[in-house]
Amino acid sequence: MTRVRRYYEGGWYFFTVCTHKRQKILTRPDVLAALRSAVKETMQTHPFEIEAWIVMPDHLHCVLRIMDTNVPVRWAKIKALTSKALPEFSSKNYNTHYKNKSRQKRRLNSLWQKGYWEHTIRNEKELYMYLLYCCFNPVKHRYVSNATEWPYSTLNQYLRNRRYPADWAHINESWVDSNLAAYDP
Ligand code: NI
Repeated sequence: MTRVRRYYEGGWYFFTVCTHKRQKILTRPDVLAALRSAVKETMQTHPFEIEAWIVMPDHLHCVLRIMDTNVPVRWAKIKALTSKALPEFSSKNYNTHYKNKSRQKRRLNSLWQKGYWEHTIRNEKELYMYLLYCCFNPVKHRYVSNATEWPYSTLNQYLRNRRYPADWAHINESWVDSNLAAYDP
């Protein structure tokens, strides 16, 4: 099988970020657009590389390469910018439009769950495993039977520009069973 071959230097992290109360809203077109621009804007001031990014309706998984220690500022910024761009989650909007005291009690909904789950990837094998975990996630959560059918994923784009091995085009349950077993000596 083809492996992800990359000189391993570190700086790789796996993240899971969830929506508040696991609302299934992340794949809504306006939320996706807000998230996309929040990521772009954050990358300009706090650079990182995206090795995998998969959006599920109520959470996202990604593998990022970050070359400094200020990891939390990235998520603080991505989350804040996404919320700010969406009127129903924007606190700025709340202050402007809800000055009346009784209406102030109607708290604005939060978009994101507080915090996030982070794992530091320690070697090339782990990098491979977590990339695969991300790409396979839509199948794991039973949204699709083959991972390439899920549109909110780096899988198809990175297959096209050969950042992922060509056989990842066939990621489904049986493929994962046989290939991960083969990868694990
Ligand atoms: Ni998941």
